[in-house]
Amino acid sequence: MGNIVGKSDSPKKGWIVETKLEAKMVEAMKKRASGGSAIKSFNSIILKFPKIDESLRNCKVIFEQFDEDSNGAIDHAELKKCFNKLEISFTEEEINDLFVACDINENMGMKFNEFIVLLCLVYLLKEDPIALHAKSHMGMPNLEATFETLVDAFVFLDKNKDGYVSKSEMVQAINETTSGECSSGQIAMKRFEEMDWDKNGMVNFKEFLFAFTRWVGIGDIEDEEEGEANV
Ligand SMILES: [Ca+2]
Ligand SMILES: [Ca+2]
Ligand SMILES: [Ca+2]
Repeated sequence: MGNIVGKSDSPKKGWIVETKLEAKMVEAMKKRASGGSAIKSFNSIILKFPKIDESLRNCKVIFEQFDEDSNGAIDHAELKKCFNKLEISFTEEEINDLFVACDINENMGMKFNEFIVLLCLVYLLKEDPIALHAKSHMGMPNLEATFETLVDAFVFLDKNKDGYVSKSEMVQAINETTSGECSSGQIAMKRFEEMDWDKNGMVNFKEFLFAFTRWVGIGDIEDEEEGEANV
């Protein structure tokens, strides 16, 4: 009676998945935040951009390896194989949820930037006390070091450790290093608006990651390559 949670593919489906995954993400992030952040200033995050950029671009090899039909996207079956190979023991449902959450173009499969975001979320969610003792969780130590930097950057920005970065936290983070410059508040606002994809006034880790791939120019190289191929 009154149970409307059925099998129908209502438009809300994506939203429900999103919420469930978001809850897990926030929980994992809070746990991680209790360990503190090695990052002390927003500038030090910016200084890490080139290294992060390089490391993420190297991830293209992994992407191409799992894109078996080389159509420029990783579909659901390819992703499952990828998880098997990387020995990521996620349930079918968890893989589905991640796929839906990161496939921002909807049903087109994982593009390179979406794949990076997905892997980084896996990195965050997979962290458990037992795995911590292992040298590498996913068999990609360099990439995992980069993911750790990204998690660390988010923890630094999330001052009250609630798993979200608010506008005032962003302003605070930028003001800490660039005090005295009247433009710093505007920079903070601009950065924040770039990150807050759904414009709900809060930035979650997924939004942060997508913004990051754009900042280091990962989203752009896709477009350029496609453009050139069409000439
Ligand atoms: Ca493919
Ligand atoms: Ca916060
Ligand atoms: Ca948001």
